[in-house]
Formats: sequence, C-alpha cells, structure tokens
Amino acid sequence: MSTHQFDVIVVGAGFSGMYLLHLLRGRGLKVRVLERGSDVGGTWYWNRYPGARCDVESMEYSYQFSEELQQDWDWSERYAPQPEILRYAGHVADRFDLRRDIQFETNVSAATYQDDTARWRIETAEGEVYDTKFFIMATGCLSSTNKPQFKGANSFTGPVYHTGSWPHEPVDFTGKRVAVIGTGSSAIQCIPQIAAQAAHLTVFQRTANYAVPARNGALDPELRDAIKANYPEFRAKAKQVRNGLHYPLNDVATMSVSPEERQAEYQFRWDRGGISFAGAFNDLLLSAEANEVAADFVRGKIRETVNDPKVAELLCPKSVIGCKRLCVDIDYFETYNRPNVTLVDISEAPVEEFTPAGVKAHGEVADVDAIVLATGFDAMTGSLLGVDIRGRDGQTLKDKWAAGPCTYLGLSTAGFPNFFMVTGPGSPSVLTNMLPSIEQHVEWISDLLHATLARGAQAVEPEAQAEEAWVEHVNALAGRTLYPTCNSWYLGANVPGKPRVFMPYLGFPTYVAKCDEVARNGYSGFVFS
Ligand code: NA7
Repeated sequence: MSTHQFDVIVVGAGFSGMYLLHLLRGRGLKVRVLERGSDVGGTWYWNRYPGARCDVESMEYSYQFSEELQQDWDWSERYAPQPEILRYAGHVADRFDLRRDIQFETNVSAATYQDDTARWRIETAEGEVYDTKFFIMATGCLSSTNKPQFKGANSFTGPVYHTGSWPHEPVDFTGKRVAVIGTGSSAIQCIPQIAAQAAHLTVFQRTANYAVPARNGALDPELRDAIKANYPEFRAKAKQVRNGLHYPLNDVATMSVSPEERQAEYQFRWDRGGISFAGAFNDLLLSAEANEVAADFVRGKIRETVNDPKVAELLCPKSVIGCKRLCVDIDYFETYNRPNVTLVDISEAPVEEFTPAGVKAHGEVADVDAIVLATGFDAMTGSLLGVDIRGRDGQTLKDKWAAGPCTYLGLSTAGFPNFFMVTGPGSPSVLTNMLPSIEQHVEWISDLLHATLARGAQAVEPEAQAEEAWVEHVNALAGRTLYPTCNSWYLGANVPGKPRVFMPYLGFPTYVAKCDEVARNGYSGFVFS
C-alpha cells in the first residue's frame, strides 16, 4: 500500500477546511482535505431537515477574505435557508477550484504522531494512509450527532431520522403521523414545517426552550447595497462586538432603567427579530435578576401566543435565558395552536421506549409512522474524539481529555505537536458568528505554520503551562457568568457521561487580541523544536 505524502492534511471540507485549503495552497503548501461527505459544506451538507436555516443574518454569515466574493454573492433572505448556504459553499469551491484537492467520502479513523520523524500518519476507514507534517482537524463544533439509546430503538417499524444527518432526498410527511423528540434549535426550526405537512405531530419535550422571532423575509435590496458599499467597515465593526456580530448592543444594566424603558427595549428587539434580543442590556448573563426580567418578557410572549394555557405553561422555560443558545424561530409557538399538534412533557419521566408502533412515555404509546430525533450533537469534542488521535509517546487525545478538553487558545494541545483544531474547545467558536471566527483561526494557524517552517523547526506545540493557564482563564471567564448554571451542550451536559466543562471562550475581541499578542511575541506559549 502506498503512503501519500503531504505538507498538511485537513479533515473536513466545511467552511474551515475550505478556507484552510485555499489559504495554505496559495502559500505554496501541498494540502489535501479529507471529507466524509460527498461534497463541501460541512454542517450545511448534513443538516438538511425541513426549515434548516442559519440564525445569523445572511449578510454576516459569509466569508470576508475575498472582497470580490462578498460583492458578487447575493443572498435572497434575511436568514439564509440551508439549501442556499450549501449553494454558497459550492460556489466558493468552484470559484477557488477547491475540489481538486478534496477527497470526498473519506472517513479519517486514526492519526498518530511519529516521534522519530515528527510527522503524522493518518489512516482512513477506507484503508488509505497519509504522511503529513501538519495535521488539522476542521471538523466543526456540531458534527457528531447525539443519538440517545432509547430502549427498543430497533423495534420501531417506521423510519427514524436525525436532524443532523438528514437524507438527501426530500422526506414527505404528507398524511403521516410524526414524532419529534427534542425542542432545541433544530426542532424549533423543523416542527412548524413538519406540522404543516403531517397528519399529526407529537412533540416530546424534555426542557422548554426560549425562542425569539426571526422576522425573516426577502433581503431588503437597499440594506444589502448599503452594506456592500462598505463591507470591510461593516465587518470591522462586528469584530468589536463580543460575539462578532453586527448587532445593537445596549451597554446599559437592566435594572438601571425604569420598568417601562426595559419593556420598550425588549419590545423593540422582539419586533426587530433575531438574537439581538440578547443585547437588550449588558448584563443578561451576568445578573440573575436581570436575566429573570428578560426571561419573563419572553414567557409573557409565549402565553400571549399559545391559546391553551396548559400548553403555554409547558412551553414556558424555567431556566436562565441565553444560557443555552437562544433559538430564533419562525411560527414555532404558533404551531402549538394547530389541531394536529400534541405536546408531551417528558421533563419528569423520560421516553420509556420505542415500540413497533411508536414512542412510549407516561405509559402511553403515541402511534406514529416516523420519528425525528432532534436530539442535538456531541458538541465541540465529539468529532475530535471520534478519531483515534495519538500524540507524543502514543498518548491518546481521549485519555488526555478524560476530565474535559485542555487546549491552548482552543487551537492546539500540549503533547500533540504540529496538530491544530479550528474552532476547538477553548476558542470563542459557537458563541460567535462562526465565519469570522473561522477566518481568524485559519489565518492565525497558517501564519504559525509558516513561522515554524521559516525557523526550520520540525515541530511546534504549546507548553503545558501555557495551556493550563488558558484552561483556567476560559473557566474563570465562564465562572463569572450564568452560563454554567444550565445543562447546555456548551458544558457537554447533554451527553450522558461527558465531563461537565464549559468549552467556548467568552469574548471575540479579547480572544483575537490575545492571539495577536502571542504571535507578536514570537508565539509565546509555544515551543519550536
Ligand atoms: P440541542 O440544542 O442540543 O437540542 C437537543 C434537544 O433534544 C433538546 O431539547 C434536548 O433536551 C433534547 N434531547 C436530547 N436528548 C434527549 C433524550 N434522551 N430524550 C429527550 N430529549 C432529548 O440540539 P439542536 O440540534 O437543536 O441545536 C444545536 C445547535 O445547532 C443550536 O444550538 C444552534 O447553534 C444550531 P434537553 O434540553 O437536553 O433537556
């Protein structure tokens, strides 16, 4: 068997892998991207469920590394639907001729650092072997589906779908009885669409979720032109905001204004639509009192919208708002007014089992023809630990991270030389607009690769001390907020047995400043050997 030799092997052809390929290839490196899907797009390739759409506005959820690209591409809606984002990814792949260096339908199974040569040996499930100097996981934060092991799972006679690995051909629910398990972001997007098509929809809800209206619609051409007229400035402003998003952040504490002013601010944002609701005041996730006021506003809206008071009460979340990712919905709560929708509360007693006819909870079986698992992902670490990654002296990443992920800057981990992650745990990633975060990571990693080669070094890796300090810093930031108070996937709390550690870094601008400082100081915290 021949071994293919590369300078860089990248795993994943989503937005991270595509930009890595473009940038590193342009800088003269021999790069190969290995991708399990049959085309580019990453999360947008897999999440094809009805209603899938980005919760970041389309004018922001795009690359900015090429002015020509951002000028040429036109989005059709305020929030881009999944098929359009996938077309955009395809357009980028065509435009920069990326596919010739991407190997599709290739599942990386193992990656082993060779101490003697300071190179990585990459193996695929298809039996191929690659030898590379640098190894980069660009596998995304939400790529490994969470499929709970329901008792009797195989006994159900109908199809079972997961929102995160939806079939490529359209699924027709017309005339069908459907169960949806889960009420996270994916469920909140697909429930109204499925309800509109199905004969009956039964939703199994373990935890009620906050959602704010998207107010989606055709993209206003005047707004689009105004942004395009000054795109770089628009992008630069967004980078000053803690989540990298260009939205109005009201730098005022909740309780410092009168109740009337507070209501007016919340209402303004409710009417405006989207996650800028979270920016109504500056202490949403810092003060429990402030949070409760905002939560109460949303609960009031749910009660106004849902006709049946009992159903409305079940849909009213009790937890901290924004602690889990705030969902952006289109007619979600309204859907519960439909006569063909039933809500089953499983907060006290879980789904008991799947039977041949359907889903059993509270001793009763809901007879259905199809089940949709909208049960989320083994987020942030699932895909990284899904590959048997072994660093210096054969240490596995799984062992190293047994008590939770440890990284330096969310990009690298001690004991694993020449190995990098894009949007890894300990980076701002999922708490920001992913595209600018990805671009920042990719450009920073690319510079570090070049600095390594320029020094004639064989390997680069973080110092254990720098990593420990970073992990402490990430935890300390989260500890000052309300984020650790709920069972979110940010903490790994949605996957049984996963260590409870807050994984994303809070604050895009401070993160970027830190990365710049590290680079300016000759990559402080890294060892070149
Ligand atoms: P989420 O947000 O993790 O939601 C998953 C949902 O599935 C959530 O309501 C879970 O309830 C529920 N769930 C998970 N396991 C079970 C079991 N065993 N029984 C019943 N219900 C269960 O994933 P999404 O795909 O919706 O969204 C992920 C991200 O994608 C989102 O944040 C956006 O960034 C895009 P729980 O709340 O854990 O009680």
